[in-house]
Amino acid sequence: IGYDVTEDYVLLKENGIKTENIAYDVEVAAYDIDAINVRHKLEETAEQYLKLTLPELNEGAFAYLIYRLYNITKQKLEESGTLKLFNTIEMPLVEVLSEMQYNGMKCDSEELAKFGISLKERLNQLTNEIYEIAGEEFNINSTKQLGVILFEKLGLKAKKKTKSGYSTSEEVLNSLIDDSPIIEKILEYRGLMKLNSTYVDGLIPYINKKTGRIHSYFHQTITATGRISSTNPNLQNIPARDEFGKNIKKAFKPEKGYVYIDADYSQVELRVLAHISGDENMIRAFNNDEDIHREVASKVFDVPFEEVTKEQRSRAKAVNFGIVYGITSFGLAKQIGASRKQAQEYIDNYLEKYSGIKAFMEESVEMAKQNGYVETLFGRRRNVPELKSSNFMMREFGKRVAMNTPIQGTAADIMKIAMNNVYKELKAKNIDAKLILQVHDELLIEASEKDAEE
Ligand code: DCP
Ligand code: MN
Ligand code: MG
Repeated sequence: IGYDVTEDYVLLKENGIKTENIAYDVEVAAYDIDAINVRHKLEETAEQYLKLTLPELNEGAFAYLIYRLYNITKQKLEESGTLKLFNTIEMPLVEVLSEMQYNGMKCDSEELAKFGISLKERLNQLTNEIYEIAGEEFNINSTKQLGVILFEKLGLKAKKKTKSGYSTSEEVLNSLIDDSPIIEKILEYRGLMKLNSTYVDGLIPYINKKTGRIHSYFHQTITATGRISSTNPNLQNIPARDEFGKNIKKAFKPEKGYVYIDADYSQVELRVLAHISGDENMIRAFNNDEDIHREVASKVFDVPFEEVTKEQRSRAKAVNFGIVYGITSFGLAKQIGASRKQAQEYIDNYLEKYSGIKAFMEESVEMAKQNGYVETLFGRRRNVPELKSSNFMMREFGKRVAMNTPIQGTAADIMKIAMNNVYKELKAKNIDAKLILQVHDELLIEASEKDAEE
């Protein structure tokens, strides 16, 4: 029984000690009781549940607090009906996530550095081109100086002026894109700067000197929906699709003699939604092996079904999930670059075609108002106090939470079950392969070539 057992697990394993029989993690219990009020520190959790404040803690006191917290949180898990979720899904996952952190992901710093050099070359080139159009040298990273160049010297139309100067936000720049060739270059410049700071300069320090791998943290107690999150660094949002993203992914490669095996659930949240809502059309679509993302892409971007590109299909996801989770016509129009009227038509047609979904969403909000919480298929709960707020925006947020969490949270539960099972099976069959990354509905395994097939 512990608090944030993963920390101990990894530390012990680094010292050659394998932790067995992990029975109870108080921090995880607190998360399952109330995901939005987790304190993440033993002392603070003690204050929260035991109303105890201890001025100075020695190790004996830690053990005492953990034991008392174990008793009280267990009772609360029982009361909230989440003990089963905790015991069957969350607790087995503690070891899986600990192992993932311990395993890490191999990352080639030279490959990253090489990519950094090519980024810097392109940045230099852009800098010169920007100076040339501006007619002078200035600090492109200073929004103040950039504002003066764009809106005073080049005479572009300023949209917003704040206390600190002109706004040069991405939105403003995008709206000026046809007015001067400098805008496109500035946008590219900014994008590359960000890429460099996040994924080149940002990743290299995380590569462990001893292992040559990045040992990112996989947190089990952070998100409000039940999803896992990764930090230091976040390996769950490495851009995948564009050219630069591909370059970054090249730096991640398996150990010699090993290969990556990647599995990603197909249309996962839509399938969950079809099941939970019982919408007949959507269930039929899945029974017929249809690809709803592709169908929507074909409609929205007006291309034949067979000719939908990867990029279009990926953009259509935002449409699908946007609509089912309550996007406005305004928001959708912006996403897909259509008129508001057209966007409203898409939404109406969609919700008419899958009419069970709209009913389910309304019901979900109603239940949340009555109970004060929403639930996943596996009994994970999320309180939605926002629905009682006096603030309109907060209430609208609460509605979206009530629509989204049962679906996204159920998908998260399913993935956690899958991770536990994969972990168990790899061990039981003594397969030379390790789980190393989870990206919400995607699992990455590093497997020896000889065992890859199995
Ligand atoms: N997701 C989302 N909005 C997006 C993309 C994804 O809400 N723009 C959520 C819902 C997805 C889940 O993340 O179900 C997993 O993302 P994927 O990219 O794997 O999307 P799908 O599983 O739906 O589709 P695919 O069949 O391409 O895997
Ligand atoms: Mn998927
Ligand atoms: Mg995915």
